[in-house]
Amino acid sequence: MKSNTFTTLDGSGMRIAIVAARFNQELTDAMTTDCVNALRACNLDDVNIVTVRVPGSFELPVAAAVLAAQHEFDAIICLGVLIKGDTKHDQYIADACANGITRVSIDNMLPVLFGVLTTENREQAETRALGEQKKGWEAGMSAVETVLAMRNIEK
Ligand code: RBF
Repeated sequence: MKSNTFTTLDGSGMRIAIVAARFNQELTDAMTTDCVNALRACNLDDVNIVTVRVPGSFELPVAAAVLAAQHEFDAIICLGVLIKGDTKHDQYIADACANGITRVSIDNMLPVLFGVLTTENREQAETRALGEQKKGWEAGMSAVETVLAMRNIEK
């Protein structure tokens, strides 16, 4: 029986791009480092891990679209931290970001990971980016798992 549950995540030979927002940089830097380390733990070579920075989460989809158009990557990981403020800006950016990332992913039939935190406050963001949750690491692992799952369902 064909199964898509992997006991180990072997990303040998994969090439993966990370696009990370600079906004809330202390947190996105940590997520980027954790993400790179997760990919290394899955046997990716450093030469096959490409990191691109953009100003904020709103710019993640367009950067992912440009990278997808290069047809060089098995997956693209988008990382950002959106923290709620006094206005609705976070909702507009989060909606545009999630919809844009989904579009790039489906249009290119390529895993484009949503490693974007959308939190009520800085404390929640710190717990997820820096604390035990380590969402950057999780995004890296999820990227490799999704690439393997896609290969598994290909004819
Ligand atoms: N980008 C983020 O990644 N996280 C944020 O929390 C965030 N907050 C913003 C708040 C306001 C009021 C504005 C105008 C922008 C914010 N951005 C944030 C930046 C946004 O993603 C984008 O880089 C800029 O709007 C330029 O297109």
